[in-house]
Formats: sequence, C-alpha cells, structure tokens
Amino acid sequence: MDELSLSKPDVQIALLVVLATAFLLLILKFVSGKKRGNTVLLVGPCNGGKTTLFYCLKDGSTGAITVASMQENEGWCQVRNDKDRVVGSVRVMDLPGHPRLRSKLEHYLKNASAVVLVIDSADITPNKTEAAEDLFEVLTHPTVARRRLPVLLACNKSDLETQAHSVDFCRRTIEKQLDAMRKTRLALGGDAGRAISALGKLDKPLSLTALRSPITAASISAEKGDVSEVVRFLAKVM
Ligand SMILES: Nc1nc2c(ncn2[C@@H]2O[C@H](COP(=O)(O)OP(=O)(O)OP(=O)(O)O)[C@@H](O)[C@H]2O)c(=O)[nH]1
Ligand SMILES: [Mg+2]
Repeated sequence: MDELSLSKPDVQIALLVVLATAFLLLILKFVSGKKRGNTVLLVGPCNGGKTTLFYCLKDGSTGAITVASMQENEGWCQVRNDKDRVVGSVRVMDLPGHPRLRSKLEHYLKNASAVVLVIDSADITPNKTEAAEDLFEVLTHPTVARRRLPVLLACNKSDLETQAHSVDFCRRTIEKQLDAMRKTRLALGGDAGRAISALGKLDKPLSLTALRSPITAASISAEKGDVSEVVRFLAKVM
C-alpha cells in the first residue's frame, strides 16, 4: 500500500512529461509544416510576360519595354483590396524563363510563399512543354509539397483577343502535358528526392484542381494593366 502511494506521484509526473512532450512535438510539426517563405515567385517560359507583370505590380506601370531576362528582378509590391486601399506589401521575384537559367528556380522555391506561373495564352501550344516542366518543378519540390504553396496559373496576353486561348484551354493543355510528363519521368526513374505524390494518384488522370497545392487559373493582361486577379491572389497569400 505504502509502495503504491509513493510511486503514484512519480507516475503522474512521468505521464505529464510524456503528454507535454507529445503536445510540443505536435505544435512544432504544425508550425514547421505551415511555415512559408516570404517571396512570391513569377515563373514560366520565356516571353510569357513575367517581367512586364513584375513592373505592373511593382509600380503600376503598363507596357514596360522588356528584353529577355538574364537575371532575377526583385521588389516589393503593394497589395490593394477591392476598394483600392493598400492593405500591405509582398516581396515579388521575377525569374528568367531561359532554360539555362531555370536551375535557380530550385533554390528560390525554398523560400517561396506562393508561385505565379505566367504563360502566353496566345502561344501556349508551342510552350506547353516548358510550362508543364516549370509546374512539375514547382509542385514536386519537397518544400512546396510540404507547405502546400498556392499556385496561380496566370494566362497572360488576354488582350490579344482573337489569338489568346481561354483559361480553360490553357489549364487543360498544361494538365495533359503534366500528366504525360509524370508518367515519362516515373518510367525513367530519375526523380529521386522529388515529391511525385504531390501530383495525385497515378491510377487517375491528373487534375490541376484536385492537387495538394491549391491551383487557381486566371486571365490577365500585364501589358494593359489588367492584373486584378494577380493582386487578389497576392492579398490572399500575404
Ligand atoms: N500583347 C501583350 N503582350 C505582352 C503582355 N505582357 C507582355 N507582353 C510582351 O511579351 C514580350 C515578353 O514579355 P516579358 O515580360 O519580357 O516576358 P518574360 O516572361 O519576362 O520573358 P523572359 O525574361 O525571357 O523569361 C514583350 O514584348 C512584352 O511587351 C500582354 O499582356 N499582352
Ligand atoms: Mg523577363
């Protein structure tokens, strides 16, 4: 009886320690899983309009004269609400689309809070491979997959009315290409370290709207300053 009453507090303390440790571990897991970087990345194939969009977001300029980027542009963009009131600012980085400079994407994704994939909606068919490759790199990046970073597919150049494809067409084109790419990459087996499971179950056709990282698509015209969908996206991820 004596022995039992002596050991009771010890058991209680031990239980408390175990519970407190489990609780702390749970909190740590939650915090590290949700922790995001602080930069929104503009990525996508050459000529999609990333730099034009960057300057439009940064200083509201439209029709900026650009040349193919050889290095990143970085700046803070003010975010406005629907009533045009400034509600904060977001760090935005415009990455060059040139395939030789694309390796930098891997590095910047570690500190990204969200990604905007900018594509030329008038020229999506010849650029679908590059666009899908970029999306593959983004979505299967271990950090992106773990943090479930939001992605916006910005279908740019909507002002080219007769040539620009619809958002739905662009999304489906990239979806198909990404599906084919994941099969090929898996068959080749060269994707060690990539979170392929982030692209959904293999026995089902890939669907961009049903992935772990939420993907939205919008029609924009960076040249004409019609970028409200991007601003709305920035406000959400701020
Ligand atoms: N019609 C139209 N042209 C645009 C639009 N946005 C960009 N452009 C043009 O598309 C071309 C490429 O734009 P950039 O912003 O340099 O493209 P980028 O994605 O930064 O290209 P890289 O730096 O090579 O990766 C330029 O001639 C722009 O003027 C748009 O919304 N509408
Ligand atoms: Mg550029």
